[in-house]
Amino acid sequence: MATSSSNGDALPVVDLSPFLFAGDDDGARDSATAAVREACVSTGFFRVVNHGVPRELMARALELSAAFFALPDEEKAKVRPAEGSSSSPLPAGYARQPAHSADKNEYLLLFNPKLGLDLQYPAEPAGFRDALEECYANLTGLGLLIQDVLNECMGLPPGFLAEYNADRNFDFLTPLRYFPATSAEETNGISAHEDGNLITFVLQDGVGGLEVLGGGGGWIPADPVEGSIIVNIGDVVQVLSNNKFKSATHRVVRKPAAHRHSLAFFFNLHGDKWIEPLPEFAGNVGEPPRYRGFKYDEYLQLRMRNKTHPPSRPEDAVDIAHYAI
Ligand SMILES: O=C(O)CCC(=O)C(=O)O
Repeated sequence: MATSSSNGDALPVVDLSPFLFAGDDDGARDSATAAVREACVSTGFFRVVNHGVPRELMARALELSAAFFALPDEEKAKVRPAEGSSSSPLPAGYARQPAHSADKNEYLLLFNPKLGLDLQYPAEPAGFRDALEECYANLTGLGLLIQDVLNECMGLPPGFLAEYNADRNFDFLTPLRYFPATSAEETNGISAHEDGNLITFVLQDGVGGLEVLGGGGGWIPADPVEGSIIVNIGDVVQVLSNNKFKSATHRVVRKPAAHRHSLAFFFNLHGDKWIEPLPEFAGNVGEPPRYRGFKYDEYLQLRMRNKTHPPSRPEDAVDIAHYAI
């Protein structure tokens, strides 16, 4: 059955099996779609189960990612982004947040190896690149599925989002490692933010610390539940829907005595796309547009600068309010 339920879980849980397995009835699909809609208009955050991504792959990718981050710094530095021009849309490779950043993590930013960009992939640990390629294939499939569900939730003509966002060259994957908290006050792993893209998937180890801002202003934990995937809606959907669907505000709080590992997949829009509120959510329904139009790559580059040149005060980071009317 497709349901949204609490199950003792603070996040809505959406069972995707009716979309993936033949023989399920339309009612189950409709209730899963309604659950996604409800999550998108309230927090922009939910958990999916029976999503088709093999558990074994999720566990293997996280383990290999942990093995990569445990390598000596000079090994990790071999895959720092190349200086100067590159064929990749963003500086791809290994990075560690500078000491003055409020965020305390290190990460890899990786584009699909199948794109043939001149990017370096970690040579170690053995099997890491294969696991990442498999994650790419599986999470792209999941992105296409959730995009179709969103299309339905937004009441758009069938296939509208699939056509608008048909190019997969800007999707990226980031394995992350958060350092253990150093004191009860020093716990920020990644500051409260929204993602710039359409849909993000997060796979995480058992440490915990990811939280989403609830409607009432409190932080809701997105605790690790084995085999599940966290989904959050990003700014592109918020702009297209003229604020009807929420780009999820989330953060990571570091735990003492343990590194946390996660893997975030950013299902993204091509940088050449123009983005503005759709008429279905603005002119056609007599609502003023809440954003001016912009070319997506401009926003992507501003967001990347938040990471490469982080402001000391997290509130100074550029976000979608930059385009708000
Ligand atoms: O590590 C996580 O759980 C979330 C990562 C995240 O929010 C991000 O990379 O934007």
